[in-house]
Amino acid sequence: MDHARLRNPALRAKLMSAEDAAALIPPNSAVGMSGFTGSGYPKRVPLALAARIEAEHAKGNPFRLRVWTGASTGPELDGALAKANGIEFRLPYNSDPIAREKINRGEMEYLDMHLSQVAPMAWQGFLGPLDTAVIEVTAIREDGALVPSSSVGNNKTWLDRAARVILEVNAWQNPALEGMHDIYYGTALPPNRVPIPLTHADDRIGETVFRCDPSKIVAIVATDAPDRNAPFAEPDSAASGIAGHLLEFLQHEVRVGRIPPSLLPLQSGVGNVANAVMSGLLESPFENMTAYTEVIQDGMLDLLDSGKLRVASATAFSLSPEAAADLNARMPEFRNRIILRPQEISNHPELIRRLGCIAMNGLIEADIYGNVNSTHVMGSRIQNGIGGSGDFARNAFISVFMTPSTAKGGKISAIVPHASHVDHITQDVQVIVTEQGLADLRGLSPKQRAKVIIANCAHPSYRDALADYFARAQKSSYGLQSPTILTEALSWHDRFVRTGSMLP
Ligand code: 0RQ
Repeated sequence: MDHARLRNPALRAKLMSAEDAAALIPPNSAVGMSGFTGSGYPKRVPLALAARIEAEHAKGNPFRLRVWTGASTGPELDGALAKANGIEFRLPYNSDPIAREKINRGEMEYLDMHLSQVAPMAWQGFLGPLDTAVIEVTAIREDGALVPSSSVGNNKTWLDRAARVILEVNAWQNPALEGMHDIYYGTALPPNRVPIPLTHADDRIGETVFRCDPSKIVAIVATDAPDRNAPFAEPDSAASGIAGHLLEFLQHEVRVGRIPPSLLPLQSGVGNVANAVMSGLLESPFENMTAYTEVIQDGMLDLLDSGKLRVASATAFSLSPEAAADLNARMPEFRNRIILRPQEISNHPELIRRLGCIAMNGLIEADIYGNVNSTHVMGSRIQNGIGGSGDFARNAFISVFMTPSTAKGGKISAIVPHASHVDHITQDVQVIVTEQGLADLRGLSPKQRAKVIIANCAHPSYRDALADYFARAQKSSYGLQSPTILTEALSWHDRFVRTGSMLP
Protein backbone atom coordinates (compact mmCIF):
# COMPACT_ATOMS: atom_id res chain seq x y z
CA MET A 1 0.00 0.00 0.00
CA ASP A 2 1.07 3.57 -0.82
CA HIS A 3 2.81 5.01 2.24
CA ALA A 4 0.92 8.28 1.72
CA ARG A 5 -2.24 6.33 2.59
CA LEU A 6 -0.74 4.46 5.53
CA ARG A 7 1.57 6.99 7.14
CA ASN A 8 1.96 5.23 10.50
CA PRO A 9 4.88 2.77 10.12
CA ALA A 10 3.90 0.58 13.09
CA LEU A 11 0.46 -0.06 11.63
CA ARG A 12 1.94 -1.35 8.35
CA ALA A 13 2.55 -4.65 10.14
CA LYS A 14 -1.23 -5.12 10.33
CA LEU A 15 -1.67 -5.18 6.53
CA MET A 16 -3.28 -8.41 5.34
CA SER A 17 -5.68 -9.86 2.77
CA ALA A 18 -9.43 -9.35 3.05
CA GLU A 19 -9.80 -13.11 3.60
CA ASP A 20 -7.38 -13.12 6.54
CA ALA A 21 -9.12 -10.07 8.02
CA ALA A 22 -12.58 -11.65 7.59
CA ALA A 23 -11.30 -14.76 9.39
CA LEU A 24 -10.81 -12.62 12.53
CA ILE A 25 -14.54 -11.93 12.90
CA PRO A 26 -16.12 -14.35 15.37
CA PRO A 27 -19.21 -16.26 14.22
CA ASN A 28 -22.55 -15.02 15.59
CA SER A 29 -21.12 -11.72 16.79
CA ALA A 30 -22.07 -8.07 16.28
CA VAL A 31 -20.20 -6.14 13.58
CA GLY A 32 -20.40 -2.36 13.21
CA MET A 33 -19.63 -1.41 9.63
CA SER A 34 -19.13 1.98 8.04
CA GLY A 35 -21.46 3.10 5.26
CA PHE A 36 -24.26 5.54 4.70
CA THR A 37 -26.50 5.81 1.60
CA GLY A 38 -24.14 3.77 -0.51
CA SER A 39 -20.94 5.57 0.35
CA GLY A 40 -17.94 4.91 2.58
CA TYR A 41 -18.81 1.27 3.27
CA PRO A 42 -16.11 -1.46 3.40
CA LYS A 43 -15.98 -3.24 0.05
CA ARG A 44 -13.65 -6.21 0.37
CA VAL A 45 -13.90 -7.58 3.91
CA PRO A 46 -17.71 -8.06 3.75
CA LEU A 47 -17.33 -9.96 0.44
CA ALA A 48 -14.65 -12.19 1.97
CA LEU A 49 -16.85 -12.60 5.04
CA ALA A 50 -19.80 -13.66 2.87
CA ALA A 51 -17.61 -16.29 1.18
CA ARG A 52 -16.47 -17.55 4.60
CA ILE A 53 -20.07 -17.70 5.85
CA GLU A 54 -21.17 -19.66 2.76
CA ALA A 55 -18.30 -22.12 3.28
CA GLU A 56 -19.21 -22.56 6.97
CA HIS A 57 -22.88 -23.06 6.10
CA ALA A 58 -21.88 -25.71 3.55
CA LYS A 59 -20.08 -27.52 6.38
CA GLY A 60 -23.22 -27.30 8.50
CA ASN A 61 -21.85 -24.64 10.85
CA PRO A 62 -24.23 -21.84 11.84
CA PHE A 63 -22.68 -18.42 11.12
CA ARG A 64 -24.86 -15.33 11.14
CA LEU A 65 -24.02 -11.84 12.29
CA ARG A 66 -25.69 -8.84 13.81
CA VAL A 67 -24.85 -6.07 11.35
CA TRP A 68 -24.98 -2.41 12.36
CA THR A 69 -24.15 0.44 9.99
CA GLY A 70 -24.78 4.15 9.53
CA ALA A 71 -27.51 3.65 6.94
CA SER A 72 -27.71 1.83 3.59
CA THR A 73 -24.53 0.35 2.10
CA GLY A 74 -23.89 -1.43 -1.21
CA PRO A 75 -24.21 -4.83 -2.89
CA GLU A 76 -20.75 -5.86 -1.64
CA LEU A 77 -21.93 -5.53 1.96
CA ASP A 78 -25.68 -5.90 2.52
CA GLY A 79 -26.26 -7.70 -0.77
CA ALA A 80 -23.45 -10.23 -0.36
CA LEU A 81 -24.04 -10.93 3.34
CA ALA A 82 -27.82 -11.24 2.89
CA LYS A 83 -27.35 -13.55 -0.10
CA ALA A 84 -25.05 -15.73 2.03
CA ASN A 85 -27.80 -15.82 4.66
CA GLY A 86 -25.23 -14.25 6.97
CA ILE A 87 -27.29 -11.51 8.63
CA GLU A 88 -29.36 -12.50 11.61
CA PHE A 89 -30.18 -8.96 12.76
CA ARG A 90 -29.75 -5.64 10.96
CA LEU A 91 -30.01 -2.02 12.05
CA PRO A 92 -30.72 0.89 11.43
CA TYR A 93 -31.57 1.40 7.69
CA ASN A 94 -31.43 -0.73 4.56
CA SER A 95 -32.20 -0.23 0.91
CA ASP A 96 -30.54 -3.34 -0.51
CA PRO A 97 -33.06 -5.39 -2.51
CA ILE A 98 -31.74 -8.82 -1.40
CA ALA A 99 -31.71 -7.82 2.29
CA ARG A 100 -35.17 -6.27 1.85
CA GLU A 101 -36.51 -9.56 0.46
CA LYS A 102 -35.00 -11.50 3.38
CA ILE A 103 -36.58 -9.12 5.86
CA ASN A 104 -39.96 -9.32 4.18
CA ARG A 105 -39.78 -13.11 4.06
CA GLY A 106 -39.19 -13.13 7.80
CA GLU A 107 -35.64 -14.49 7.46
CA MET A 108 -33.84 -11.48 8.93
CA GLU A 109 -34.69 -9.38 11.98
CA TYR A 110 -34.61 -5.68 11.21
CA LEU A 111 -34.60 -2.81 13.70
CA ASP A 112 -35.56 0.36 11.83
CA MET A 113 -34.31 3.29 13.94
CA HIS A 114 -34.18 7.08 13.93
CA LEU A 115 -30.65 7.65 12.66
CA SER A 116 -29.78 10.22 15.33
CA GLN A 117 -30.54 7.67 18.04
CA VAL A 118 -28.30 4.82 16.95
CA ALA A 119 -25.08 6.03 18.60
CA PRO A 120 -26.66 7.03 21.94
CA MET A 121 -28.59 3.75 22.06
CA ALA A 122 -25.42 1.78 21.35
CA TRP A 123 -23.83 3.60 24.32
CA GLN A 124 -26.82 2.77 26.51
CA GLY A 125 -25.84 -0.84 25.96
CA PHE A 126 -29.09 -2.63 25.27
CA LEU A 127 -28.08 -3.44 21.69
CA GLY A 128 -25.46 -5.72 23.22
CA PRO A 129 -21.66 -5.61 22.91
CA LEU A 130 -20.01 -4.65 19.63
CA ASP A 131 -17.34 -7.19 18.78
CA THR A 132 -15.80 -5.85 15.58
CA ALA A 133 -15.80 -2.55 13.72
CA VAL A 134 -15.08 -2.74 9.97
CA ILE A 135 -14.49 0.81 8.79
CA GLU A 136 -13.46 2.25 5.44
CA VAL A 137 -10.99 5.14 5.70
CA THR A 138 -9.22 7.37 3.18
CA ALA A 139 -5.84 7.27 4.94
CA ILE A 140 -4.11 6.62 8.26
CA ARG A 141 -2.04 9.52 9.54
CA GLU A 142 1.45 9.39 11.08
CA ASP A 143 -0.10 9.65 14.55
CA GLY A 144 -2.47 6.76 13.83
CA ALA A 145 -5.54 8.99 13.49
CA LEU A 146 -7.96 7.89 10.76
CA VAL A 147 -8.98 10.12 7.85
CA PRO A 148 -12.67 9.36 7.18
CA SER A 149 -13.92 8.58 3.68
CA SER A 150 -17.12 9.54 1.84
CA SER A 151 -19.45 8.95 4.80
CA VAL A 152 -19.08 9.39 8.55
CA GLY A 153 -22.27 7.75 9.83
CA ASN A 154 -21.71 5.95 13.14
CA ASN A 155 -17.99 5.28 12.59
CA LYS A 156 -16.84 7.24 15.62
CA THR A 157 -19.11 5.18 17.86
CA TRP A 158 -18.20 1.84 16.28
CA LEU A 159 -14.45 2.65 16.62
CA ASP A 160 -14.93 3.62 20.27
CA ARG A 161 -17.13 0.70 21.27
CA ALA A 162 -15.76 -2.26 19.30
CA ALA A 163 -13.41 -4.75 20.92
CA ARG A 164 -11.42 -5.02 17.68
CA VAL A 165 -11.11 -2.86 14.58
CA ILE A 166 -10.55 -3.80 10.94
CA LEU A 167 -9.76 -0.93 8.57
CA GLU A 168 -10.14 -0.84 4.81
CA VAL A 169 -7.97 1.89 3.32
CA ASN A 170 -9.65 2.68 0.02
CA ALA A 171 -7.33 4.20 -2.60
CA TRP A 172 -10.40 5.13 -4.71
CA GLN A 173 -11.31 7.73 -2.07
CA ASN A 174 -9.76 11.08 -2.87
CA PRO A 175 -6.84 12.01 -0.54
CA ALA A 176 -8.16 15.58 -0.73
CA LEU A 177 -11.07 14.46 1.48
CA GLU A 178 -8.66 15.05 4.37
CA GLY A 179 -9.85 18.15 6.22
CA MET A 180 -13.48 17.99 5.06
CA HIS A 181 -14.80 16.14 8.12
CA ASP A 182 -15.84 17.47 11.51
CA ILE A 183 -15.85 14.74 14.15
CA TYR A 184 -17.34 15.99 17.41
CA TYR A 185 -16.23 14.14 20.55
CA GLY A 186 -18.38 16.05 23.05
CA THR A 187 -21.51 13.87 23.18
CA ALA A 188 -22.39 12.05 26.39
CA LEU A 189 -25.29 10.27 28.03
CA PRO A 190 -27.51 11.96 30.64
CA PRO A 191 -26.93 13.38 33.18
CA ASN A 192 -23.67 14.57 31.57
CA ARG A 193 -25.01 16.08 28.37
CA VAL A 194 -24.06 19.66 27.55
CA PRO A 195 -25.27 21.94 24.72
CA ILE A 196 -23.68 21.13 21.37
CA PRO A 197 -21.85 24.32 20.33
CA LEU A 198 -23.12 24.50 16.75
CA THR A 199 -25.21 27.53 15.75
CA HIS A 200 -24.65 27.70 11.97
CA ALA A 201 -24.66 24.96 9.34
CA ASP A 202 -21.01 25.68 8.54
CA ASP A 203 -19.66 25.72 12.10
CA ARG A 204 -16.79 23.33 12.75
CA ILE A 205 -16.87 22.04 16.31
CA GLY A 206 -14.67 18.94 16.26
CA GLU A 207 -11.64 17.30 14.72
CA THR A 208 -10.99 16.31 11.10
CA VAL A 209 -10.11 12.70 11.99
CA PHE A 210 -11.25 9.71 14.07
CA ARG A 211 -9.19 8.70 17.05
CA CYS A 212 -8.62 4.98 17.45
CA ASP A 213 -6.65 3.03 20.02
CA PRO A 214 -3.98 1.34 17.82
CA SER A 215 -3.92 -1.72 20.04
CA LYS A 216 -7.49 -2.48 18.92
CA ILE A 217 -6.59 -2.47 15.22
CA VAL A 218 -6.24 -6.13 14.22
CA ALA A 219 -6.17 -5.79 10.44
CA ILE A 220 -5.69 -3.27 7.66
CA VAL A 221 -6.86 -4.16 4.16
CA ALA A 222 -6.05 -2.26 0.97
CA THR A 223 -9.05 -1.52 -1.27
CA ASP A 224 -9.42 0.36 -4.54
CA ALA A 225 -13.12 0.31 -5.35
CA PRO A 226 -15.80 2.93 -5.97
CA ASP A 227 -18.83 3.67 -3.83
CA ARG A 228 -22.24 2.34 -4.95
CA ASN A 229 -22.87 5.51 -6.97
CA ALA A 230 -26.26 4.70 -8.50
CA PRO A 231 -27.45 6.98 -11.29
CA PHE A 232 -30.47 9.26 -10.74
CA ALA A 233 -33.44 9.27 -13.11
CA GLU A 234 -34.05 12.41 -15.15
CA PRO A 235 -36.86 14.25 -13.34
CA ASP A 236 -40.19 13.01 -14.80
CA SER A 237 -43.30 15.17 -14.95
CA ALA A 238 -44.35 14.18 -11.40
CA ALA A 239 -40.95 15.10 -9.92
CA SER A 240 -40.87 18.37 -11.86
CA GLY A 241 -44.44 19.15 -10.78
CA ILE A 242 -43.58 18.52 -7.11
CA ALA A 243 -40.46 20.68 -7.38
CA GLY A 244 -42.49 23.47 -9.01
CA HIS A 245 -45.15 23.53 -6.25
CA LEU A 246 -42.53 23.44 -3.53
CA LEU A 247 -40.50 26.29 -5.01
CA GLU A 248 -43.64 28.40 -5.32
CA PHE A 249 -44.40 27.67 -1.65
CA LEU A 250 -40.90 28.65 -0.52
CA GLN A 251 -41.11 31.90 -2.48
CA HIS A 252 -44.43 32.61 -0.80
CA GLU A 253 -42.90 31.98 2.63
CA VAL A 254 -40.12 34.45 1.82
CA ARG A 255 -42.62 37.03 0.54
CA VAL A 256 -44.67 36.93 3.75
CA GLY A 257 -41.46 37.19 5.78
CA ARG A 258 -41.57 33.83 7.56
CA ILE A 259 -38.17 32.81 6.20
CA PRO A 260 -35.25 34.87 4.85
CA PRO A 261 -34.46 35.19 1.11
CA SER A 262 -31.56 32.77 1.56
CA LEU A 263 -34.13 30.35 3.08
CA LEU A 264 -33.18 28.32 6.17
CA PRO A 265 -30.78 25.35 6.21
CA LEU A 266 -32.18 22.76 3.82
CA GLN A 267 -32.52 19.07 4.55
CA SER A 268 -33.21 16.92 1.55
CA GLY A 269 -34.08 13.21 1.73
CA VAL A 270 -33.09 10.33 -0.49
CA GLY A 271 -34.31 9.44 -3.98
CA ASN A 272 -35.20 10.92 -7.31
CA VAL A 273 -37.88 13.34 -6.14
CA ALA A 274 -35.59 14.89 -3.52
CA ASN A 275 -32.89 15.17 -6.17
CA ALA A 276 -35.31 16.86 -8.61
CA VAL A 277 -36.25 19.44 -5.96
CA MET A 278 -32.59 20.31 -5.44
CA SER A 279 -32.19 20.64 -9.21
CA GLY A 280 -35.29 22.88 -9.27
CA LEU A 281 -33.61 25.22 -6.77
CA LEU A 282 -30.95 25.85 -9.43
CA GLU A 283 -33.51 27.84 -11.41
CA SER A 284 -34.88 29.59 -8.31
CA PRO A 285 -34.24 33.18 -7.21
CA PHE A 286 -32.75 32.03 -3.87
CA GLU A 287 -29.07 32.82 -3.25
CA ASN A 288 -26.59 32.18 -0.49
CA MET A 289 -28.47 29.07 0.70
CA THR A 290 -27.11 26.56 3.21
CA ALA A 291 -27.87 22.88 3.76
CA TYR A 292 -27.91 20.98 7.05
CA THR A 293 -28.79 17.50 5.93
CA GLU A 294 -27.73 13.85 5.93
CA VAL A 295 -27.05 13.20 2.30
CA ILE A 296 -25.48 15.14 -0.55
CA GLN A 297 -26.96 13.90 -3.82
CA ASP A 298 -26.18 15.19 -7.35
CA GLY A 299 -28.70 18.03 -7.20
CA MET A 300 -27.10 19.48 -4.09
CA LEU A 301 -23.62 19.24 -5.59
CA ASP A 302 -24.89 21.15 -8.65
CA LEU A 303 -26.34 23.79 -6.32
CA LEU A 304 -22.96 24.13 -4.59
CA ASP A 305 -21.26 24.33 -7.96
CA SER A 306 -23.61 27.10 -9.09
CA GLY A 307 -22.73 29.14 -6.01
CA LYS A 308 -26.40 29.39 -4.98
CA LEU A 309 -25.70 26.98 -2.12
CA ARG A 310 -22.93 28.42 0.00
CA VAL A 311 -22.22 25.40 2.18
CA ALA A 312 -23.54 21.89 2.80
CA SER A 313 -23.26 20.00 6.08
CA ALA A 314 -24.11 16.28 5.86
CA THR A 315 -22.94 12.87 7.00
CA ALA A 316 -22.50 11.26 3.56
CA PHE A 317 -22.48 11.57 -0.20
CA SER A 318 -24.85 9.62 -2.41
CA LEU A 319 -23.86 10.43 -5.96
CA SER A 320 -24.22 9.14 -9.50
CA PRO A 321 -20.99 7.84 -11.09
CA GLU A 322 -20.68 11.06 -13.14
CA ALA A 323 -21.13 13.33 -10.10
CA ALA A 324 -18.69 11.22 -8.05
CA ALA A 325 -16.08 11.55 -10.81
CA ASP A 326 -16.67 15.30 -11.00
CA LEU A 327 -16.41 15.68 -7.22
CA ASN A 328 -13.22 13.62 -7.18
CA ALA A 329 -11.68 15.74 -9.91
CA ARG A 330 -12.46 18.95 -8.06
CA MET A 331 -12.34 17.88 -4.40
CA PRO A 332 -10.05 20.70 -3.19
CA GLU A 333 -12.55 23.27 -4.56
CA PHE A 334 -15.43 21.69 -2.66
CA ARG A 335 -13.56 20.76 0.51
CA ASN A 336 -14.14 24.02 2.36
CA ARG A 337 -17.82 24.18 1.43
CA ILE A 338 -18.78 20.65 2.46
CA ILE A 339 -18.64 19.35 6.03
CA LEU A 340 -19.25 15.67 6.84
CA ARG A 341 -20.21 14.94 10.46
CA PRO A 342 -21.25 11.93 12.55
CA GLN A 343 -24.95 11.18 12.03
CA GLU A 344 -25.71 11.83 15.67
CA ILE A 345 -24.74 15.46 14.91
CA SER A 346 -26.08 15.81 11.34
CA ASN A 347 -29.43 14.50 12.59
CA HIS A 348 -29.42 15.86 16.12
CA PRO A 349 -32.87 17.15 17.20
CA GLU A 350 -31.27 19.96 19.25
CA LEU A 351 -29.40 21.27 16.20
CA ILE A 352 -32.23 20.79 13.69
CA ARG A 353 -34.56 22.75 16.00
CA ARG A 354 -31.96 25.46 16.65
CA LEU A 355 -31.06 25.96 12.99
CA GLY A 356 -34.70 25.85 11.90
CA CYS A 357 -34.18 23.43 9.03
CA ILE A 358 -36.56 23.12 6.11
CA ALA A 359 -37.02 19.34 5.93
CA MET A 360 -38.07 17.76 2.62
CA ASN A 361 -38.58 14.00 2.60
CA GLY A 362 -40.30 11.38 0.49
CA LEU A 363 -43.23 9.29 1.64
CA ILE A 364 -44.96 6.06 0.72
CA GLU A 365 -48.46 7.14 1.68
CA ALA A 366 -50.23 9.86 3.63
CA ASP A 367 -53.75 9.67 4.93
CA ILE A 368 -56.37 12.39 4.69
CA TYR A 369 -55.39 13.70 8.14
CA GLY A 370 -51.72 13.89 7.23
CA ASN A 371 -50.33 10.88 9.05
CA VAL A 372 -47.36 9.75 6.97
CA ASN A 373 -46.10 6.25 6.26
CA SER A 374 -42.49 6.39 5.04
CA THR A 375 -41.58 2.76 5.44
CA HIS A 376 -44.17 -0.02 5.08
CA VAL A 377 -45.93 -0.87 1.80
CA MET A 378 -49.48 -2.07 2.62
CA GLY A 379 -48.68 -1.71 6.29
CA SER A 380 -46.40 -4.71 6.50
CA ARG A 381 -43.74 -4.81 3.77
CA ILE A 382 -40.65 -2.76 4.58
CA GLN A 383 -39.33 -0.57 1.77
CA ASN A 384 -36.21 1.08 3.30
CA GLY A 385 -36.68 2.51 6.79
CA ILE A 386 -37.47 5.74 8.59
CA GLY A 387 -33.86 6.87 8.22
CA GLY A 388 -33.45 10.46 9.28
CA SER A 389 -36.91 11.55 8.20
CA GLY A 390 -38.24 11.47 11.77
CA ASP A 391 -35.25 13.30 13.23
CA PHE A 392 -35.89 16.14 10.79
CA ALA A 393 -39.68 16.11 10.47
CA ARG A 394 -40.38 16.55 14.17
CA ASN A 395 -37.76 19.23 14.74
CA ALA A 396 -37.74 21.22 11.49
CA PHE A 397 -39.00 24.78 11.14
CA ILE A 398 -40.99 23.60 8.14
CA SER A 399 -41.57 19.89 7.62
CA VAL A 400 -42.46 18.94 4.05
CA PHE A 401 -43.30 15.48 2.70
CA MET A 402 -43.49 14.87 -1.02
CA THR A 403 -44.57 12.07 -3.34
CA PRO A 404 -46.12 11.36 -6.71
CA SER A 405 -49.90 11.09 -6.08
CA THR A 406 -49.95 7.49 -7.31
CA ALA A 407 -47.57 4.53 -7.39
CA LYS A 408 -47.32 1.37 -9.50
CA GLY A 409 -48.74 2.86 -12.66
CA GLY A 410 -51.73 4.44 -10.91
CA LYS A 411 -52.87 1.25 -9.16
CA ILE A 412 -51.96 2.69 -5.76
CA SER A 413 -53.05 6.04 -4.37
CA ALA A 414 -50.44 7.76 -2.21
CA ILE A 415 -53.30 9.54 -0.43
CA VAL A 416 -55.43 7.01 1.44
CA PRO A 417 -58.31 7.09 3.92
CA HIS A 418 -56.12 5.71 6.70
CA ALA A 419 -52.34 5.17 6.73
CA SER A 420 -51.55 1.46 6.93
CA HIS A 421 -48.50 2.28 9.09
CA VAL A 422 -47.55 5.58 10.72
CA ASP A 423 -44.01 6.92 10.95
CA HIS A 424 -44.87 10.62 11.19
CA ILE A 425 -47.94 11.71 13.09
CA THR A 426 -50.04 14.66 11.89
CA GLN A 427 -48.29 17.01 14.32
CA ASP A 428 -44.97 16.37 12.55
CA VAL A 429 -46.30 16.85 9.03
CA GLN A 430 -46.81 20.45 8.01
CA VAL A 431 -46.83 20.37 4.23
CA ILE A 432 -47.66 17.59 1.75
CA VAL A 433 -46.81 18.00 -1.92
CA THR A 434 -47.70 15.86 -4.91
CA GLU A 435 -47.60 16.74 -8.61
CA GLN A 436 -51.30 17.66 -8.19
CA GLY A 437 -50.57 20.44 -5.72
CA LEU A 438 -49.47 21.42 -2.24
CA ALA A 439 -51.37 21.19 1.04
CA ASP A 440 -50.20 23.67 3.68
CA LEU A 441 -51.52 22.03 6.83
CA ARG A 442 -50.05 24.40 9.40
CA GLY A 443 -52.65 25.64 11.83
CA LEU A 444 -55.40 23.36 10.53
CA SER A 445 -57.52 20.91 12.53
CA PRO A 446 -57.84 17.31 11.29
CA LYS A 447 -61.09 17.87 9.35
CA GLN A 448 -59.69 21.06 7.81
CA ARG A 449 -56.54 19.14 6.84
CA ALA A 450 -58.57 16.38 5.19
CA LYS A 451 -60.36 18.83 2.90
CA VAL A 452 -57.10 20.45 1.75
CA ILE A 453 -55.22 17.17 1.28
CA ILE A 454 -58.04 15.60 -0.76
CA ALA A 455 -58.54 18.74 -2.89
CA ASN A 456 -54.87 19.61 -3.47
CA CYS A 457 -52.86 16.38 -3.34
CA ALA A 458 -55.01 13.38 -4.37
CA HIS A 459 -54.92 12.09 -7.93
CA PRO A 460 -58.18 12.74 -9.83
CA SER A 461 -58.83 8.99 -10.16
CA TYR A 462 -59.02 8.71 -6.36
CA ARG A 463 -60.23 12.18 -5.33
CA ASP A 464 -63.98 11.51 -5.45
CA ALA A 465 -63.64 8.22 -3.56
CA LEU A 466 -61.66 9.97 -0.81
CA ALA A 467 -64.20 12.81 -0.61
CA ASP A 468 -66.99 10.26 -0.44
CA TYR A 469 -65.24 8.33 2.36
CA PHE A 470 -64.63 11.54 4.31
CA ALA A 471 -68.27 12.64 3.92
CA ARG A 472 -69.62 9.27 5.09
CA ALA A 473 -67.10 9.11 7.95
CA GLN A 474 -68.46 12.39 9.26
CA LYS A 475 -71.89 10.76 9.51
CA SER A 476 -71.04 7.41 11.05
CA SER A 477 -67.77 7.81 12.99
CA TYR A 478 -67.61 7.01 16.72
CA GLY A 479 -66.16 10.50 17.26
CA LEU A 480 -65.86 13.49 14.97
CA GLN A 481 -62.38 14.78 15.80
CA SER A 482 -60.72 12.57 13.16
CA PRO A 483 -63.69 10.82 11.51
CA THR A 484 -62.93 7.18 10.68
CA ILE A 485 -65.06 4.29 9.46
CA LEU A 486 -63.28 1.47 11.24
CA THR A 487 -64.38 -1.33 8.94
CA GLU A 488 -63.44 0.64 5.85
CA ALA A 489 -60.29 2.45 6.93
CA LEU A 490 -57.87 -0.07 5.40
CA SER A 491 -60.21 -1.43 2.71
CA TRP A 492 -58.20 0.25 -0.08
CA HIS A 493 -55.07 -1.61 1.00
CA ASP A 494 -57.00 -4.83 1.36
CA ARG A 495 -58.34 -4.37 -2.19
CA PHE A 496 -54.79 -3.88 -3.51
CA VAL A 497 -53.52 -7.00 -1.76
CA ARG A 498 -56.44 -9.04 -3.15
CA THR A 499 -56.74 -7.61 -6.67
CA GLY A 500 -53.49 -5.76 -7.41
CA SER A 501 -55.19 -2.36 -7.56
CA MET A 502 -56.67 0.20 -5.18
CA LEU A 503 -58.86 1.64 -7.94
CA PRO A 504 -62.51 1.54 -6.93
O1 0RQ B 1 -40.75 1.07 -5.87
O2 0RQ B 1 -38.46 0.77 -6.65
O3 0RQ B 1 -40.15 -1.06 -6.85
O4 0RQ B 1 -40.32 1.00 -8.28
O5 0RQ B 1 -41.35 2.82 -3.45
O6 0RQ B 1 -40.50 5.17 -4.69
O7 0RQ B 1 -41.47 7.01 -6.02
O8 0RQ B 1 -39.12 6.15 -6.56
O9 0RQ B 1 -39.66 7.51 -4.49
O10 0RQ B 1 -37.14 7.14 -4.30
O11 0RQ B 1 -38.39 9.15 -3.38
O12 0RQ B 1 -38.61 6.88 -2.32
C1 0RQ B 1 -40.50 6.87 0.85
C2 0RQ B 1 -39.30 4.99 -0.23
C3 0RQ B 1 -39.68 7.12 -1.47
C4 0RQ B 1 -38.03 7.09 0.40
C5 0RQ B 1 -39.39 6.50 -0.09
C6 0RQ B 1 -42.53 2.44 -4.14
C7 0RQ B 1 -42.27 2.87 -5.58
C8 0RQ B 1 -40.82 2.47 -5.73
C9 0RQ B 1 -39.58 4.19 -4.33
P1 0RQ B 1 -39.85 0.39 -7.01
P2 0RQ B 1 -40.17 6.46 -5.56
P3 0RQ B 1 -38.34 7.73 -3.66
C10 0RQ B 1 -33.00 10.94 4.49
C11 0RQ B 1 -34.46 10.74 4.77
C12 0RQ B 1 -37.69 7.07 4.21
C13 0RQ B 1 -36.32 7.50 4.66
C14 0RQ B 1 -36.11 8.97 4.55
C15 0RQ B 1 -37.64 6.59 1.77
C16 0RQ B 1 -40.25 2.81 -4.36
O13 0RQ B 1 -38.14 8.48 0.42
O14 0RQ B 1 -37.10 5.52 1.92
O15 0RQ B 1 -36.97 9.76 4.21
N1 0RQ B 1 -37.97 7.39 2.82
N2 0RQ B 1 -34.89 9.36 4.86
O16 0RQ B 1 -43.13 2.20 -6.49
C17 0RQ B 1 -46.41 0.95 -2.78
C18 0RQ B 1 -46.96 3.17 -2.27
C19 0RQ B 1 -45.67 3.54 -2.76
C20 0RQ B 1 -44.83 2.53 -3.22
C21 0RQ B 1 -43.81 4.45 -3.39
N3 0RQ B 1 -47.83 4.06 -1.80
N4 0RQ B 1 -47.26 1.86 -2.30
N5 0RQ B 1 -45.19 1.23 -3.23
N6 0RQ B 1 -43.69 3.13 -3.59
N7 0RQ B 1 -45.02 4.72 -2.87
C22 0RQ B 1 -32.11 9.83 4.03
C23 0RQ B 1 -31.78 8.78 5.03
O17 0RQ B 1 -32.35 8.77 6.05
C24 0RQ B 1 -30.79 7.78 4.78
